[in-house]
Amino acid sequence: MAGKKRFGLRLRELFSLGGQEDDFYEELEDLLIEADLGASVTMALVDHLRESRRSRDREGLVQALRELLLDGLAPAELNLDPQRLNVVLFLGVNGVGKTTNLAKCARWYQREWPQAGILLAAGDTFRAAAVEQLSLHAERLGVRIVRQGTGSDAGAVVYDAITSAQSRGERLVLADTAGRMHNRADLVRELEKIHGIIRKLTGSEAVYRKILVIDGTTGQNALRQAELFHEAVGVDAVLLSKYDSSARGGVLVPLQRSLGLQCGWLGTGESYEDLRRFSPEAYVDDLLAP
Ligand SMILES: Nc1nc2c(ncn2[C@@H]2O[C@H](COP(=O)(O)OP(=O)(O)O)[C@@H](O)[C@H]2O)c(=O)[nH]1
Ligand SMILES: [Mg+2]
Repeated sequence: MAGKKRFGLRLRELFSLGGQEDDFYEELEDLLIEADLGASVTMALVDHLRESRRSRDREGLVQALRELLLDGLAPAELNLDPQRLNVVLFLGVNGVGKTTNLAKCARWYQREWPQAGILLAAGDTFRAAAVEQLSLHAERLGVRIVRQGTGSDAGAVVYDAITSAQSRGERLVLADTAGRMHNRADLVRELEKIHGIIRKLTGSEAVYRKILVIDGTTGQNALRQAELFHEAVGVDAVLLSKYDSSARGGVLVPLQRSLGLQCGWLGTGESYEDLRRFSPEAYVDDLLAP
């Protein structure tokens, strides 16, 4: 959506126009939908603003919208425990940035937990070169990786990784997955299988979390993706990738309102340092900025 006028600017233009009330709310609805806020969130926001508009000026309306958008947003917490084994599974459709951001998380925890022992599990066995891509990250980062060849059983890779980390006393397993299978049913079946293996192996001894990676440039389709993964295995936190190249969409708002999913991090580039903790205030301010 590059080249398009920013949402915040169009919003202020709309707020400063005179015109008919009904036209105003219709255009506001269009604007909110285009900003990926989703139909139900848009309706709720417009209803709220409709009730409160009379007494407000332009910046007052932006401020009211800011408060409405912020309502309920909070940074996701994984509550990992450095005293125990933690298994973090990365989910998301093909190309969203799972592998890249998994590697950034490995770097993050190398710094946070220097003594932990971090292990990568090459659970994307579907796509050719996916194992190689993760192996390259492991080498660069200086962390261990458990891998098998393309086409092997992803569940077996994850099984090996967890049992290996348990026997070595490593505290963090970051497991990659394939975002694409021959069809949707295959993908869900594979994820359920991996999920079952992890649950069986970790029990109450370990912390098990699932991060859904959403591509910031995706727009409305992100909600459907999140529904798929959340229904299949449950999602604990969202990582919004490619925030650096996105049109600053509002997709995190419907993810929270409709599915109860909170974002924990923003991916802001392709290098290891390009991972930021999610701040609702900064995110909403950025969305509304003129
Ligand atoms: N600009 C930008 N590119 C990213 C980001 N995260 C991932 N990418 C790129 O997106 C592409 C797909 O990433 P990859 O991790 O292979 O996706 P996967 O298929 O989900 O594992 C690669 O070219 C990455 O470098 C990000 O936060 N910002
Ligand atoms: Mg990948």
